[in-house]
Amino acid sequence: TIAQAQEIFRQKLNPEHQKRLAAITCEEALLRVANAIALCDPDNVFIHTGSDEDMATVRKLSLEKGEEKELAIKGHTYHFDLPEDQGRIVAQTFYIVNEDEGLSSLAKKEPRQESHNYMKQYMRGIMRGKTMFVGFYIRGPVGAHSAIPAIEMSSSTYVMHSAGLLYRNCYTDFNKEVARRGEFFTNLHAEGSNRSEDMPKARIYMDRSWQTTYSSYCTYAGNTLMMKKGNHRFATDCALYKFPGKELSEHMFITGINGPGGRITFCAGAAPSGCGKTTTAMAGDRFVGDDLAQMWIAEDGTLRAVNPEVGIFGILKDVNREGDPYLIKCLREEGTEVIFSNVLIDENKKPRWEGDGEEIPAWGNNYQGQWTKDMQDVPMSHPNSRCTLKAEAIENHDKARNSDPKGVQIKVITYSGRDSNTMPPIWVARSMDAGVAIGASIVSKATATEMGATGVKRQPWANAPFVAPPLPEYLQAQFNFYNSDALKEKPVMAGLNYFLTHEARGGSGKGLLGEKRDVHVWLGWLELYANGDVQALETPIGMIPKYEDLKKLFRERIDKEYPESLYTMQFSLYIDNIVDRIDMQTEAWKQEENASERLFRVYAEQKE
Ligand code: SAT
Ligand code: MN
Repeated sequence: TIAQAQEIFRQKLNPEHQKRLAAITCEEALLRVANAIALCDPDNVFIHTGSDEDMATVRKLSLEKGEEKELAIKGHTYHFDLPEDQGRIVAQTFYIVNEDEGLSSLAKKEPRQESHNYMKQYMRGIMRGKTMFVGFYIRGPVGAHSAIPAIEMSSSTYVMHSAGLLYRNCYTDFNKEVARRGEFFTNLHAEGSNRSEDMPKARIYMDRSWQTTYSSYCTYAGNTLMMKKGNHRFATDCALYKFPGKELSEHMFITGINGPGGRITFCAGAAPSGCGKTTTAMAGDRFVGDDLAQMWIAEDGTLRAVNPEVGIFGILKDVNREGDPYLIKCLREEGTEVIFSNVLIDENKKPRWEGDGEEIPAWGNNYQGQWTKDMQDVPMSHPNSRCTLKAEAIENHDKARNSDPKGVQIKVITYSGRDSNTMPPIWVARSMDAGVAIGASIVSKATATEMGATGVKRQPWANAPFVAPPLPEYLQAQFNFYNSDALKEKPVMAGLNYFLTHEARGGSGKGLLGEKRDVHVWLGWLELYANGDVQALETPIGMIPKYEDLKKLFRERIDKEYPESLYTMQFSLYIDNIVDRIDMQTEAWKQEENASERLFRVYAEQKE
């Protein structure tokens, strides 16, 4: 009861923090905080107001506790996660389910009772001797149609510091925003009381009924800072069940592309983690977000989107001056607060990662201990090493638009994966159904963002790991959304592929066909196409760009020659590969119960 909750607060919070918590009037929120305190039994509770002072305190405590350490550049710190916690731990991430709950074939589940037993055994008293931090955030600008408030409770200062960089604080607006939206998400995280050998394995639970996540014995932000992907999973549920056909919660960047005459066209694009999403986002002229998009159909018939985040939890591998000029500036110069994780720290206290474009250091320390240059088979940093910083630090970030509750109008949707041999760099769907099919057909090589993942996997909409309902339901929701009569301005829907290789296309070079910065051209072309300024060639898989237009754009946008022979290699359609791919997708979707006939119709047409 609320009286019991108040008693718990009196015991655990000092008067100043009791006063802070008194500003929260939402009873349900107070009950959840009290429950978390009762379960974890921290010595103290720190109510985070989001003030600059609180932000600085958390950062300072993190350095004192040693969860983070200072680097040579002022404002830069680093953090190491445990070796087994360097990416999302899919094998130990469960939905807590009730008996009759239908779930995606990709989701792992555990019955409610078993999950509760685990929590009683391992999370009870897990914060003894520690402080629990409680922060109030919102996934989107305050007042935005799709913005959902959330509470993060954690004993980790690294996690709270990251939350402060990644999310909009909502302490002062929390009551109002919960009332507006009618719901909020809760996240409870405990990093464990020690890091000894016998420490239990990390566990991550999602309770859809209570929209609450629990994570323990881990710190990797994707596992713990559950507003990242845990809350994205809940947001996907909300979009599907509360606003069917009107909302989608996507694993997409949002970026604006300059067109002629001052025109700006916004694009949202999906890609599995580790496939160039952040690079593409920042290659736009007005970068809004790099990971997630809450989309809805507005009253005026436009497709709108907001970014639930205000920060970046970006992959460092291959980030260098060439491909990511804005990001590297923040990472190599003073002036931006950055947390580096799972990088190598060299003798000058400089963070280093694979593909940073600098000379390989002789030695350094990483999450596994000391590393030296002659350990040839061991990468110096983890392939999923990350940087956490505010998006506003990036030179082309459009802060005004990322703060606008009306969001931006999306005119272009892209889908991409890691496909070495089949699809061309860019192709546009001829219909909304074909666009949905592009999303449903993303494939990707496994990346380091998922612990233990290998091989080529299907990655529908790059969102399947975060979709709780059975995938056919999600597929249907996609068809409903894009075909909706309410959606008057239909977006251009396209596929993008940066990972074609010379080898697969009979080229004489090695590695990838094209360079990272070519993305400026693909985006530039989509901008023109979406506004009717260029025509395209019709093919069985959709529309592809004409050579002349690309040639011009290569010159204009990145000052590069674009030989016709390269165009031919990139855009020739390898029919056998495409037919194999269609067969593979058709087969895979047929395994799902109730998969939509609409999808099979698109595949059949293309195959014809
Ligand atoms: O590991 S997370 O999925 O949370 C981060 C990311 O890949 O976007
Ligand atoms: Mn992501």
